[in-house]
Amino acid sequence: MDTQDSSRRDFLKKTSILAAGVAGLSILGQQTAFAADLLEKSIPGEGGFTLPPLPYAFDALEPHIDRMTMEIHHGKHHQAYITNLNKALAELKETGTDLDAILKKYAKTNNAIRNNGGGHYNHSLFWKLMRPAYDSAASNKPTGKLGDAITATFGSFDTFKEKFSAAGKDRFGSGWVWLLEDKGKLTIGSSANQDNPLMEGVTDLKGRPVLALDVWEHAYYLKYQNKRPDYMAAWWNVVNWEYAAQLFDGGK
Ligand code: MN3
Repeated sequence: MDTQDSSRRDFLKKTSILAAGVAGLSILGQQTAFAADLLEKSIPGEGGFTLPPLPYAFDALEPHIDRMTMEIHHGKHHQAYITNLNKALAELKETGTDLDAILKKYAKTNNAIRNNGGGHYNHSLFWKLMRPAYDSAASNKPTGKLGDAITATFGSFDTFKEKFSAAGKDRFGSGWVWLLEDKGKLTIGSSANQDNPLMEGVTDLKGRPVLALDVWEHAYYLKYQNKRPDYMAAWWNVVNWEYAAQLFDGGK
């Protein structure tokens, strides 16, 4: 058995208890729906959209991403985007429940929805694109069709990581870094604030998200302070490539 198999088995063993009842843990192959359906579109309850639970414990990404950062990021920042999104939708008397459609319809003309709807969408995606690190960081890389596409596009996985990290380093101020798929073609891009590729006419990004990395200071400041590159380097350990592969496969 190779290293990857054995660390994957360890990972499954460690997380099997956690995973019970967690529908979003894609590594167990529970979800095969089209990519858009993998996001809460996003389970609006009585009072509007609600905070999706993290698909792992707050300390599950330690030591790469610390517990307190996760608690504040999920419980305070993400919740605030949802609260303010619901407020903006109520003011518009908008009762639609499809977040993709809401972003398409309002992002260009309504800043509250652009910022808070984007914040809700981006963070819902971000939580699922992470999971506890394997024992060996070296084994955490994409395989299958996504792995092949990354190698074909960027030359190697390491070159891809360098380019993705450079895009994060070059993003001035707050924003996100993206790996996007468009008709089988992969591109790296970044956006300011909570803008994302679903917002028509707002960014020049093209394609569907395969990876999303939050480079706002609130995502890393408690542990990494001003060292965004250190946070990005650590993030590769907790990327959920199985979920990224589902997002990549979703459009085929
Ligand atoms: Mn954030």
